[in-house]
Amino acid sequence: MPASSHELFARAQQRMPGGVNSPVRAFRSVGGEPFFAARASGPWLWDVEGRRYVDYVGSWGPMIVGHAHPEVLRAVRETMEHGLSFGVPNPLEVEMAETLCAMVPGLEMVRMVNSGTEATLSAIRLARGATGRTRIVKFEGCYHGHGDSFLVKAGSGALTLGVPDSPGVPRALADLTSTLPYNDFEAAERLFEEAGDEVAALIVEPIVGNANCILPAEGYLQHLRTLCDRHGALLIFDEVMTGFRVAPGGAQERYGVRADLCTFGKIIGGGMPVGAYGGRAELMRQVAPSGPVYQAGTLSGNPVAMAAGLATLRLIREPGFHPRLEAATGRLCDGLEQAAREHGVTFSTSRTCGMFGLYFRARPATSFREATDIDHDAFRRFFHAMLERGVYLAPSAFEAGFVSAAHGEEEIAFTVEAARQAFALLARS
Ligand code: KE4
Repeated sequence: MPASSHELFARAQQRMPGGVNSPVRAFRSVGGEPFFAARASGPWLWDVEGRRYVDYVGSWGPMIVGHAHPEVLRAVRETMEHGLSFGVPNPLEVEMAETLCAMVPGLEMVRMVNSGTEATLSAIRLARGATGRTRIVKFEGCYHGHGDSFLVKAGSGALTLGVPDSPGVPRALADLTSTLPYNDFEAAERLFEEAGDEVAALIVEPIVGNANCILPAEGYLQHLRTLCDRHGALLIFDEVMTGFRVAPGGAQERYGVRADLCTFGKIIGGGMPVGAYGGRAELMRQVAPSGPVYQAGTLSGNPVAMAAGLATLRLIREPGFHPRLEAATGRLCDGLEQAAREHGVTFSTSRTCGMFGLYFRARPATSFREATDIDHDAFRRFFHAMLERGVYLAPSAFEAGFVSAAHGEEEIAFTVEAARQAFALLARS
């Protein structure tokens, strides 16, 4: 008899912190215990008990073409037959670098790494090395991986001096990170007036996907671009989540704003551990071994991971891929909002291409503060009611949801019907 999720979770908690290898998987935000995945295909995920779910987490973004896509699996199988890792350059790394630079506006050179975290911490090291400055500006609610300079919350003081957001982050380092409210034009203006000449880089999720899903206000990204230009700071778009999802060229293409550096992850690995950072050649040439800014990685550019990522990128470049994905995302969100209205539940959604946010408040959030101003209990009850009806949503009110090319009319209708029943439950209690 295979072990149940409950038995696996009990064993896991003996040997792994919280029983998981990444905190959000532990369901702490929604309560209960996580299920353990047995397999996945297309939009579907099965747990070890054999229950099937329509999956709107998609491994937190990588599975944009659906789970276990035959062309991705074939590319992995063919590549792994020739060896798993060489530690010397391989042709697929070159093809990946050329593909990323062909797809992303303004991307002239790129370095492969093994996670989004590696990409962002390397990008800010490069920004500090290239500018000779030390201050980093980030935004409340934006998550850029677990690098020390990012685990910082808004502190006191005019410079919004950072306060460590985790034990183990040295205060001296946190002090070098300023945290601003997202979508607040004046706050950014004030900080740059006071300390613009200290700022090495401003790093932002162009669409915030780590505090639910918050879209940039009209002109906001351009405003950040203007401030960085005025004060000689670098603009870093963290596109680990938005890259290749919200448009073939990511948010830079969608919003027509050029960043100096961009970070990527998730989709470019197709489910395998891959990250990347890149930008103008004159910046990237400062990275070792062509320049003095050091960064390295044993498995960077791993051929099997490159094969999975390249197969995924080939699929998303098929004509009409993103318009179809955006239309499906809109149909899902419209259906959920209609289901909530039928039962008088206060609910709204934010949506873009392939990404969405669910809000138990009258309107989607435009700021981190608004994203925290929700009916948390309603979200928790909705999450479990949907899970019981075979729909797996992100197990936190502070995460975005993801639609893949594999989510068709059947899966969206199934999801909306489950939501009708879940909203009816919420309305009765
Ligand atoms: P990783 O180190 O987890 O590959 O990437 C970090 C990262 C960087 N930048 C952005 C915009 C990100 O969304 C992420 C990681 N995203 C989370 C989901 N909110 C990953 C899920 C998890 O932490 O398990």
